Amino acid sequence: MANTKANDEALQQLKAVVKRYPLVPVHGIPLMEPIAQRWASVEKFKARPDDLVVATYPKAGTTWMQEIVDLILADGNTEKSRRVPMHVRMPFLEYCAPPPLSSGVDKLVNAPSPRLVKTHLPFQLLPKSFLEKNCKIIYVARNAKDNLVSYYFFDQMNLMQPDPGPWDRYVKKFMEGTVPWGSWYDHVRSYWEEKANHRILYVFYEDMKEDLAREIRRVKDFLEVDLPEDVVQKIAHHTSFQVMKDNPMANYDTVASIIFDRTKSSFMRKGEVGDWKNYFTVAQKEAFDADYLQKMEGTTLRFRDVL
Ligand code: PPS
Repeated sequence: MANTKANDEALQQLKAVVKRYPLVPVHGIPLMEPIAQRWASVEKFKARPDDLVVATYPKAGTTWMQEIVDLILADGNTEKSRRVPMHVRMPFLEYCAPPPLSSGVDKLVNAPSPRLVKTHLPFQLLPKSFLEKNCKIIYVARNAKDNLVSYYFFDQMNLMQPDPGPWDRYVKKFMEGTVPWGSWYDHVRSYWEEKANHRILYVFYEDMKEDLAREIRRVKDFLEVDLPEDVVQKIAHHTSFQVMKDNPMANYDTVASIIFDRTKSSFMRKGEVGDWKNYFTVAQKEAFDADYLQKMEGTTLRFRDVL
């Protein structure tokens, strides 16, 4: 009885803070209001040399890479990786919402080393301390159109992000960069250019789909972890779409349904390359491609399956 009352109170507290927060520019990048309000704590975050950062534009394969990294560092011990949800194992640096929800910085500050850090910040907003301490950064990039489709569905189901609105309008917002964390184009380009100057491993979602074991080997080499091939294969199995979809510690099933409305979409939605072909009209594709070529002019960064 007492337990039910406590649960009811917790739910009421949560309900009071769950809303679609507006975007507020932080150094020109639109971020949800609670993040902008506590920006100073992110900006002055003190990194440690053995912090490992997984950086992505939202919906590029963050959780997939987080699970891979966690398993590599646990020598493939799946029991260990199934101990707690991903957002506890690898806190989301800039994430912040009013209590009872907590902030990524609060979770990280007193966490033991080596800390694993998730971020969606574009390179120019990454706390400088990570670069001063020469921390390793793994960046995952996904082709723009699939990334957009995944984001569109996520913004429908995540009731704390701005409403995506109708599909046609959303495509334009993505192109303009008026979605949370800003321009996809600037994001993927910034880490691509900066990998020449910092310890950044750049990984493509499409490459992970093509040959997951190969990409796991790249990650473990970057992390300087020795793993026999059978453990690499075990990690590839454990991080396949279906196994992760069925793993509540990786699939965000632990997030309350008043935040993630699973009647709209599931977090592990499809996990495919080329799903955009099911949503873009011919006219939308043409406009998107023309704009894409302009925005990506002058970079050596190339995505497969995008045009
Ligand atoms: S978030 O909210 O930004 O952290 O989301 P993120 O994890 O970056 O992206 C979610 C999309 O990644 C897909 N995903 C996978 N695809 C293939 N294999 C595996 N194992 C995998 N794990 C996650 C997930 O399904 C989302 O993509 P869509 O296209 O929406 O299905």
